[in-house]
Amino acid sequence: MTKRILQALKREAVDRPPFWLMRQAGRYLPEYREIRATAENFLDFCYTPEKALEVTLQPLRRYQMDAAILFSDILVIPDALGQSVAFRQGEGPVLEAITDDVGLDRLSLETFEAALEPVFEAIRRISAVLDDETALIGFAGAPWTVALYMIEGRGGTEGTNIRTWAATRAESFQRLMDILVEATTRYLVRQVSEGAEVLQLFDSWAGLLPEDQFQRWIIEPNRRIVEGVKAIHPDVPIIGFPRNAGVMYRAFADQTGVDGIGIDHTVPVSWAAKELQPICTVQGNLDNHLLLAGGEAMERAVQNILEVLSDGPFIFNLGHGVLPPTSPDHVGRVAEMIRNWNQS
Ligand code: 1CP
Repeated sequence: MTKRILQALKREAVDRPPFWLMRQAGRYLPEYREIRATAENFLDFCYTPEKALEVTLQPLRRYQMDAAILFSDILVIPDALGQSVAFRQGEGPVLEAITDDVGLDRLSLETFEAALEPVFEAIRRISAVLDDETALIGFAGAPWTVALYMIEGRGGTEGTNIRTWAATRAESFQRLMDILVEATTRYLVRQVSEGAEVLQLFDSWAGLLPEDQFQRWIIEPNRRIVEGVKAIHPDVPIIGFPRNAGVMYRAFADQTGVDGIGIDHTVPVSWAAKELQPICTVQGNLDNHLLLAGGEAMERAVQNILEVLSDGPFIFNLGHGVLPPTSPDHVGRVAEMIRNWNQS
């Protein structure tokens, strides 16, 4: 049996659409909350290979997704570059914000890969236990999105500081993007060497930018990373996720060299079928709030996505991550609908 996700990313026919869910491991699962309580610091948790292995496998035991996603976080990159990163209970990430070139001077690529060894060990362990139908997805944040946390110091903002810096001191901001392109490329190359079979680049804050800046700070860095990773691992499929990119999804799919494109729930599936599927495998896009709501509204939405997108190259997913208060039963119902999907 070959792996459906790999088939879909090669645009080959599949017996049913493959699926996995962003944030499929996490707080909505009681077994996650239990093991999460054994570590105080979230990054320590990510850097403990046996715990990362266990939480990576938890959703697969319940729902048999077609892929496991490495349990880690996009903020391991600033941490490995030497920026201070902490996760406070119920508050999300808190970083010591970078405000100028002096802050950039402190970032170091020298010990970067050594700091990430525990992640590579987790990949080896996950890869060793997955069955021959389940693919392992590695990932990283794309430069703009990681830079947002590095400059704002936390989530839940409108990105005022990063947008001002990028617009008014573009040369200095380009330095940060160059560091992140280099770090992310090396990190993803190593993930594949250790056993990741698919990569996803999360550009969760791509939707903040106007067209010319979208070209420079979203398309161009994603394109350089895809090129750099494929120079070493030409066959590894890469999924881009420029969340909330609107009509710019089309330019992203055309110009970055990605094999797959993750779409958020605001993208009409008929538009994605017409504009994106001819170029790229489309991944998405159930509204995570409909997954939270459950019931008929959720089922109608799942049905519609399957009807419109499963004629072309397609991977079922959400438009953004599973929300912590989601009932595990709703996820079970979606998994069942996809597994029983049959167009005849
Ligand atoms: O308290 C906890 O238990 C931690 C919650 C948590 C989890 C489960 C965080 C903190 N990160 C993660 C895991 C995670 N993060 C995964 C792993 C596996 C999976 O998908 O099952 C992945 C792929 C991420 C990626 C990630 N982290 C993104 C990109 C995707 C997205 O959601 O847009 C982003 C933006 C982050 C930053 C981050 N890490 C954690 C939180 C709460 C946040 C968001 C902060 C914010 O902007 O509010």
